[in-house]
Amino acid sequence: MPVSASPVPVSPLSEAVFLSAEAAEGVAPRFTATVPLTALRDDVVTATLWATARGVYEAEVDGVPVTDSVLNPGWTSYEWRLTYQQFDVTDTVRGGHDDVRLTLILGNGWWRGHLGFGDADADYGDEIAVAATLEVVYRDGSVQRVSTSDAWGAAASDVTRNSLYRGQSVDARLREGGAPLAVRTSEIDHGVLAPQTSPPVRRHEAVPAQRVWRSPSGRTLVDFGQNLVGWLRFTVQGSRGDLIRIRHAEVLEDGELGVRPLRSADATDEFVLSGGVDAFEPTFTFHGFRYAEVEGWPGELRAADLEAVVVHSEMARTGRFSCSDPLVTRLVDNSVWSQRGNFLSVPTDCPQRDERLGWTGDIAAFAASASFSFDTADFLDSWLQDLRLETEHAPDGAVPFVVPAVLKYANFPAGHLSEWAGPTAIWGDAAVWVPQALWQAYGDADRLAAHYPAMAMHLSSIEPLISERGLWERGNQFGDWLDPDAPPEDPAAAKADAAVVATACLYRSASFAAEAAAVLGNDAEAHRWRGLAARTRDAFVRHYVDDDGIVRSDCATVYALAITFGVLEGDLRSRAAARLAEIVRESGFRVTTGFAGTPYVTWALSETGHVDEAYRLLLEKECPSWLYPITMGATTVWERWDSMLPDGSINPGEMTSFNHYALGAVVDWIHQVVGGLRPAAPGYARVRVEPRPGPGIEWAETSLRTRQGEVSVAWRVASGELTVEVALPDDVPAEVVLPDGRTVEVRGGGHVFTSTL
Ligand code: RAM
Repeated sequence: MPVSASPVPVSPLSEAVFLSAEAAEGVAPRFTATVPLTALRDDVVTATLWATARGVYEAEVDGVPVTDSVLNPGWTSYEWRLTYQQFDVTDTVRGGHDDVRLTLILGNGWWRGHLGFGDADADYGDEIAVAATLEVVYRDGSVQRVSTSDAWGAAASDVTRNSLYRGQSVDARLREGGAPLAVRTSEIDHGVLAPQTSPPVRRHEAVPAQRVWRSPSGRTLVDFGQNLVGWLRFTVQGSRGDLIRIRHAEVLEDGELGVRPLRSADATDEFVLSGGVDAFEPTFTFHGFRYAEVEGWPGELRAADLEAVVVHSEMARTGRFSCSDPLVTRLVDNSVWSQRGNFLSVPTDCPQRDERLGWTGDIAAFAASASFSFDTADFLDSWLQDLRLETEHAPDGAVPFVVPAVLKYANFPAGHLSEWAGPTAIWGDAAVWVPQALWQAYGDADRLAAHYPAMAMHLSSIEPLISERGLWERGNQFGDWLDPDAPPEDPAAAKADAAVVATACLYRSASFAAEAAAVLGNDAEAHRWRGLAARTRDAFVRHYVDDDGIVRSDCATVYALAITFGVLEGDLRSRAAARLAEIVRESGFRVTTGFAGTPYVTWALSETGHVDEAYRLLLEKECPSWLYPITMGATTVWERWDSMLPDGSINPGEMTSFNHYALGAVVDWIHQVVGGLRPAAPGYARVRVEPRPGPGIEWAETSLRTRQGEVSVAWRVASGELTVEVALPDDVPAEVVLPDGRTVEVRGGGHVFTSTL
């Protein structure tokens, strides 16, 4: 057992080795060591445990968990950045025994266990491992360090099967002692170790079961009333060896669990009873579910027997919104739930099927919305560190479709996504748009500087693809993904011309990169990107816009992007806006946009004098629309406009999630335009209050805990007059823009305004 008293080493884990066990893939090994303290417990000043894993681990000192965080070390781009955690265990060591007992339990996590979709089996490796160091500092200044080594023992824990997608099996009989396992050690690559900067993944509230009943086929079903991400927790007593099996699903179909959308993710947990009172909580997996099917429960299952534990990365809730239309309020709440479920270590597309990957395009669309509802600064910064690392190491120099880029290990059949490569609009633009959202929300110039290199890499990777005409019309594009008019089996078959979408996105990204370079004092780069932006805009206008202002492919998405990103100006902009408003009216206010256009279509309308159309689009309830899912009982944002069809059946497309935040990106517009609370300078150092009332909403209340303090805006329309109440932190300036044409400058405190409409 290496016990040293040398000065604090450079890496807190430099004396540790990785421990692995010879065990079947599903078994979670438990590693233990018992070490005598070198001085009296009463003399312990501090005791700290550092740990990391290739996999996920749980650590205990004297049988006490060292943390209430779960799924450590989380998911990062492990090849270049494996994070370690630090836990203060002073109280446990002081209050424990003269011999300290260290325990590490190791699960597969994101390292091993068939990540990716289909039969991808995108594993980082076939061996999982864990490492830790306990450091005890005594009153006399001496330091004792205990690290993982070949002196540690291992045995099977009570976890007999564990997979993020497929679920977990726990055999409580093994709590009496599992079979011993042979231990292997290996060196840690200290070059990739880094302290964790993403907030820890934690258990949040417990949601009680609302209803237990029998399905038409006689199965026992439970409804938690909310589509959420986490797992079930319960205590039970039954006959030794009896098995309880729990399956999870987001929706019901024909009165039974609708598991088809989960594809190969079984999301099935199993619990074998010891005969005594057993507490169960499967913490080496997670599920996206509202419903559970319980088989083998001893006796009659009652709602009070089970609770659902909500699990996600820790983030402070900063933004709130409510308004007179309860469906719109619910839409915003649904986006909050989808963010919670999909901000679990990395920002994912969905939390339930065999995917759960850091799809770049999804967060490119949703980052601004997310950074209002919650403080996402550390969470998204950590992910952007990985985006930069992955891009630096990508063979084609392009931002990968998913970060961490685990699909590079996938065994896809020929013709699949694997043959796709190269820079992609929206998805690759995450390198620019996510930092842009963070800059607007938090105004952190150091972070902007850290994110700048990936912006430059993204743009540099596109440059060779720009055609002689100055357009981004070469390479692969997802385009306006999930256009509601695309057939279920072909989500890329959009109305919007993919090159028009890509060229507009290039303009936006080059423009923001220029702004970022200027903020960072890099004039040469600012000049370079400004030039690229200007050339791109000229080419767009010349080749894609005709004399009547009609943009090629003439659908809502191309107008939304060209207007919101600032590609069109003056007369062309007004003509494009009039055409967009016409398309929106002609579509009967149903949504006609996919991933690309949806976040911007209401912006493009409201910023060009078409507020009424924007409101009608927002408030439409027929499918496809934002409110249609809510009329169908949705409690999270759906992947497809019609993930559930009006007859209650599940969309036949093989990609049908009920918890996908991307199409919820309209909430950024709801906060800023309906709510009227916008940043006038990065980080809300200056606030713009500009509520834009429209037909169908009589009042709205919006608040945001900014870096400067709490800002709130409440407005109400009565008798043709608007009343706006504004509250600002001390000394924070705001410009209040009223419908009667006045702009009033205020600073700090509470203010009330009335205006004609
Ligand atoms: C799907 C994902 C994601 C999207 C990609 C292109 O598999 O769920 O939402 O970004 O495809």
